[in-house]
Amino acid sequence: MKAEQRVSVADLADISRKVEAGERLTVEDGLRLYASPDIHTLGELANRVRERLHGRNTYYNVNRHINYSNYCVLRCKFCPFYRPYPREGPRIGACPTEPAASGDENGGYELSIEQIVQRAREAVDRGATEVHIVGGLHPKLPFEYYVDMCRSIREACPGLHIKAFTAVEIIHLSRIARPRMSVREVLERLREAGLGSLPGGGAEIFDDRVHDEAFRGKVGEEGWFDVHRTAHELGIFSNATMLYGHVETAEERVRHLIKLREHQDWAIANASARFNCVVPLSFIPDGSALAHMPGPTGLDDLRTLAIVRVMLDNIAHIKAFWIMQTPKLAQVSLNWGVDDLDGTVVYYDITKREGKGTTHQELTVDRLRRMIREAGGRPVERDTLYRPVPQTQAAP
Ligand code: V47
Repeated sequence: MKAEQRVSVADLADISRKVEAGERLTVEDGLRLYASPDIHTLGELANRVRERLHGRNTYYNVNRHINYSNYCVLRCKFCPFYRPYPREGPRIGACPTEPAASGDENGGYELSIEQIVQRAREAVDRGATEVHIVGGLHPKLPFEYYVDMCRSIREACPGLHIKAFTAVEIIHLSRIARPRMSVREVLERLREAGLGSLPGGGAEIFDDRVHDEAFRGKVGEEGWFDVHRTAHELGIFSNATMLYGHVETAEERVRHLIKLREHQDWAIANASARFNCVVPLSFIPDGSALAHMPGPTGLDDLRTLAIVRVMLDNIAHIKAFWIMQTPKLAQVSLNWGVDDLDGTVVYYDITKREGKGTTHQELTVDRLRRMIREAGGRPVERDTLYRPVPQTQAAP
C-alpha cells in the first residue's frame, strides 16, 4: 500500500489535540496518520487511548481454535485454506495433514462431531475458557451438523464458551437449513444449542471494488452487518476484523473502520450487545492466489494497529492475533495501542507464517505473560466477554 503523501511531525499536532480531548477522528485524519512517517507520535497517541481505557492491563485468553473443515464453495483470492469438495467425497485417512479425519489427497478435510468434541475436551483439560470454531462454506454438511456441534460441546464441556461461525457462515446456514431460516432464526437455534458469541471474521474490507477484486461471490458488507446487527439485537456479543495488506488502499481501510465505528454507535444506543474487540488481520500471501503480493511490512502492521486504536473510540479492545502479526510484532504492538493478545491458540489451519506440514501453532500461558510483562504490561487472563479469569495458582 502506498502512502499517497508525506506528512510532517508538526502536521499531527491538531490530531494529537483531538485525541487528547477525546474527539473523534475523521477519514482525513486517518489518512494523514497513514501518510505520516512519524510512527512514534502515532504510537504515543494510540497508547494514550489504550491507557485511558485499560491502564497497563493487557489481556490474553486461554483458548483453542478449531477449524472443522476447509471444504468451501467460495474461491476468495486471499485465502490459502479452502479446498474444492472432491467428486467422490472425502475418505477417512486420506488427508495428509489431518489423517484422523475424512479428507482427500489435496489436503481437504472435515472433522466429525466426535473429533471436534474431543478437541474441546482436550482444551478444557489444558485450562481453556473458549473454543473459537470456524470453517469453509461446506457444500454438503447439513444444518443439523452445526447445531449438533454446539450441543455436543456444551454437553461435554458445560463451562466452555463457544465462539463460532463468522457472519458469512451464518448466512450460509440460513440458506442450507430446510426449510430455509432467517439469520435471526439461525442465531436463535445455535444459541439454544450452546453458541456463546460470534467471531469477527469474514469482514475483509467493506468496499465494492475490493470485494470484486479479492472475494467476489462472498457475502459483502450488507450481509456481514446484517448478521452482527441481528446478533447484537439478540444480546449476542461479537468481534470485528479488518483484513489488510492485499489489494486495498489506505482510504479503503479507514472507511472500513468508520463503518465499524458507526455500527458500534448504533449498537450502544439500540441493542443489548456490541463488538467486544477489533482484530486487524495482517494478510499472509503464502499459499493464496495473491501469493505474488508482498503483504504488509512490520511498520504497516504497527501503524495499522495504532490507527485502529485511535479511530475506534467506541470499541473497548484492540486485539493482536499473533498468528498473523507474529509473536514478536504483537509484543511490540502492546505499546502501539493494542491491549489484547489472542491467545494460546494451539492449532490453526487457515494461515501459517513459518514452517510447513503442521498446523500446531501455540503460545504457552507463561510465554504470553512474559511477553506482556516485558512490554511493561500487567497480564490479565480474560474470558471471551473480557471478564478477568480467577487464577487458581500464583501466575508468573
Ligand atoms: O475471515 C483469510 C482471514 C479470517 C488470510 O474474532 C486471512 O476473535 C491473513 O477472523 N492472511 C479468520 N488473514 C480469522 C479471524 C479471527 C482470528 C482471530 C480472532 C478472531 C476473533 C477472528 O482470517 C478470515 C479472513 O478474513 N484470512 N486468509 C490470509 N491469507
